[in-house]
Amino acid sequence: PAQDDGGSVVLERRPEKTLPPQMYQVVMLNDDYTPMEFVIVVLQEFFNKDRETATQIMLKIHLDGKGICGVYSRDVAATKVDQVLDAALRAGHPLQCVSEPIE
Ligand code: NFA
Repeated sequence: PAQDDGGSVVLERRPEKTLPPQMYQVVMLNDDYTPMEFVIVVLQEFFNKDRETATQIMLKIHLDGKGICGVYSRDVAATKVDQVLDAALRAGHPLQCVSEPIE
């Protein structure tokens, strides 16, 4: 078996070559028809918000015209958008949301 020479070992960090992934915000848009309750449920179901936070985000969208539901990697953000649009279509509501790169 190899004998430990007792020497200290220094691990140097290689120069960073990979950048963190671009992140995307999912933005939900206000409309005149989607019920507030539906938006609150969507924010809870797909964006993991508690009811109080979901209500605050819904009201911000209602008052400002749009609001950020969350920030995710590109694929996750795209999936969230698909889930929202699918749920809205199925329920017969015109709710819209988009994903956009931040910075
Ligand atoms: N503006 C909608 C209403 O008054 C509520 C709503 C909020 C819709 C957020 C879409 C997004 N019923």
